Amino acid sequence: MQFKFTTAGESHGRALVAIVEGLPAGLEIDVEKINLELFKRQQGYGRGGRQKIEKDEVRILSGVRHGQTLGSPIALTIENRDFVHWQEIMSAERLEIEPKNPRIVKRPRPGHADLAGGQKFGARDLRDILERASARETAARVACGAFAKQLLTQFSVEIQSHVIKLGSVPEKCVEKTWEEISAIDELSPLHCADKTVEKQMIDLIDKAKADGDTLGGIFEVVAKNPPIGLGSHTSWHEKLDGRIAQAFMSIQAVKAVEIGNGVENASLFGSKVHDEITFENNSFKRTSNRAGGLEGGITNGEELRVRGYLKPISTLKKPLRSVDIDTKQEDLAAFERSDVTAVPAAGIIGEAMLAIVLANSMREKFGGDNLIEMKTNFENYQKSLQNY
Ligand code: EPS
Repeated sequence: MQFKFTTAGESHGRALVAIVEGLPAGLEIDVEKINLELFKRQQGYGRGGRQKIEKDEVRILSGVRHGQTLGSPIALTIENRDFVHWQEIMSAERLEIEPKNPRIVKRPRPGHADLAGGQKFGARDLRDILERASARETAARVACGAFAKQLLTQFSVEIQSHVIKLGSVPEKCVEKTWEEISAIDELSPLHCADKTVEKQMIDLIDKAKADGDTLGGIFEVVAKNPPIGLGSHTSWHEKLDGRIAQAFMSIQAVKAVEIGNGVENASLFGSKVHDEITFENNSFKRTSNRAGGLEGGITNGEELRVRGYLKPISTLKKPLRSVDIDTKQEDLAAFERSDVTAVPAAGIIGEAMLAIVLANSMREKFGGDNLIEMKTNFENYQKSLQNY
């Protein structure tokens, strides 16, 4: 059994839609919790005007009855409120009369999918590419991830994220415990656990905004209490770190992924890196967690820690040089209303993607058509671990 999802929808189209498959029957679904995740994804200092228009809310169309999953595919939608301003431009029907302002895009933005996508799909209006490349799509992913999170909660696995670097601030990433991350206020501007650093990050965002520029950064996602033994060393495609990396790299603007202290570890001696093993109270323990909870592509029971590195957003108010795809004349890249940075939002998306990867591994390992069956399989496995 696999946990799978597909999304569809353009940024300024009518709605985002998604289909989620592979949840067991009998799982309680709290719609408010899904909407809370959607709300969190819309927060963060440095977001643009679009988030004042949208108020993301999920509508479940199938697969859930009287608050419980049926085991059948779950279809969901999230409305794009901005669509009312784009009805003609994004119309699915052929237009008889050209809109007054068709907002055709001819000058690709360096760093965006515009040019490579236009060349690949033969698009003469780069809007055909950017509408789907837009990170608006991640609202649908976060809704799917919220279903995955509700499954994981049944097995005491919880996930949260925080911003550990924004642009060049601070020089060395913020490092915080699970409890410190939990203490961050939901409405804090950047979801950074260090308030002094957060203030410096805000100043940097203000500077970038004033300069018509953008910023990237690093977020960290932490999963508490993952069961031992998700993923496998036996084949490349079974390795959980590989799956997590793929899931994170698929998030718009993520250009690198780090598990645990992977980057720093590469420049240290082995004796300073590997987490030593002890045995206390009838269970194996680690003296540290530099591996970020994964060894051999298998969860070892420690907290999973995954970092996503975001490049700066590629829509610049003060645009970079580009070329008009029709005239082939050099010109400045197109500018569309955009965000200055979206690192806190990316953290929430990272949580969703990690939840999806873990939910999938849990479904593979523990199977079951309904939640009770899945829990029984899980508990039997826990007993076998105690006897190891
Ligand atoms: C995006 C550009 C902006 C962002 C958008 C992603 O949208 P707009 O062009 O409508 O101002 O706000 O993100 C979202 C709409 C969202 O909900 O995250 C882009 O080009 O990727």
